[in-house]
Amino acid sequence: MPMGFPAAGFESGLRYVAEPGDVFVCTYPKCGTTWMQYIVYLLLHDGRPLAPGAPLDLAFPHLEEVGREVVAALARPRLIKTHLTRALTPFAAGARYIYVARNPFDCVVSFYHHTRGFPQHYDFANGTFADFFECFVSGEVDFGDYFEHLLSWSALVDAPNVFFVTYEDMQADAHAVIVAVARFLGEKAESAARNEAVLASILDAVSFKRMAEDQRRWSSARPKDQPPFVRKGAVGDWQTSMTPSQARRLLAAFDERTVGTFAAQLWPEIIAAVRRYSS
Ligand code: PPS
Repeated sequence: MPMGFPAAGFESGLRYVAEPGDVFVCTYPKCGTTWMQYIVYLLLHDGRPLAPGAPLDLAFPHLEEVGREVVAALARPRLIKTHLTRALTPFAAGARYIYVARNPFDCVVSFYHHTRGFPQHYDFANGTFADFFECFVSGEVDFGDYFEHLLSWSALVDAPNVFFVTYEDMQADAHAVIVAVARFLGEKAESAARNEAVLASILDAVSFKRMAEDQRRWSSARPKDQPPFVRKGAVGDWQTSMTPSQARRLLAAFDERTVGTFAAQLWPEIIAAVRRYSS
């Protein structure tokens, strides 16, 4: 857990009892959580944006940060963010779970910038990518091992109350993902997505450009010399930070950990590019 998160929030959050109607956005850190949260928020609020500067996490809190009392006090449907593995996440058949996966190569780069940029959570302001990479491959980062998390949720890809999508799918066709999420969320969201003007306004509000304009909605302040929270929003950024040897090691971990699972097939083009780069 990040240092700035109270242990009591974590302990209490684990004891939250999920209810029918709850909507969880479940991710490993830096995999598109905030982007998906805002899509869900807008679909369930007729596309009406948050007021400028109004923080998203009041309406859509992070379960293991704030604890169960804060979540239980939310208006229904409760909108809940979590970075917990499936085994730790409060689960109910009538609750909905949206899982966003991101390829580990871009995830580690994004996570590195995140970790440097929150001195209140990490003693890592001067850390190097090489240092962070070692922490990441050994699972010694917030919320533990990337692969354990991914595999815990990808095992549920066919569950009726789980919607599994990738950050890369969202980048490739945000429109299609928003419509599919609306279908998953049910009538209120579907009717918002059926209205062309509302759908267009949601697409605009969740574009990288718009979300980058209002950083305080998504995150506490970061030091001036660090990139903002909504940072680059790219697929393939890994090549700018990772040496061929690092890429080879993370690829070996990907191959070993995902073999024979649904997750092994998730990013064929990226995996092929990493193989070329690292060979
Ligand atoms: S956190 O801290 O775990 O909740 O972070 P999370 O929101 O999961 O991930 C942050 C990354 O998502 C990118 N992002 C976006 N990409 C494209 N479009 C939109 N609208 C968008 N909003 C956030 C954000 O820039 C982080 O990725 P990187 O690679 O660092 O840019």
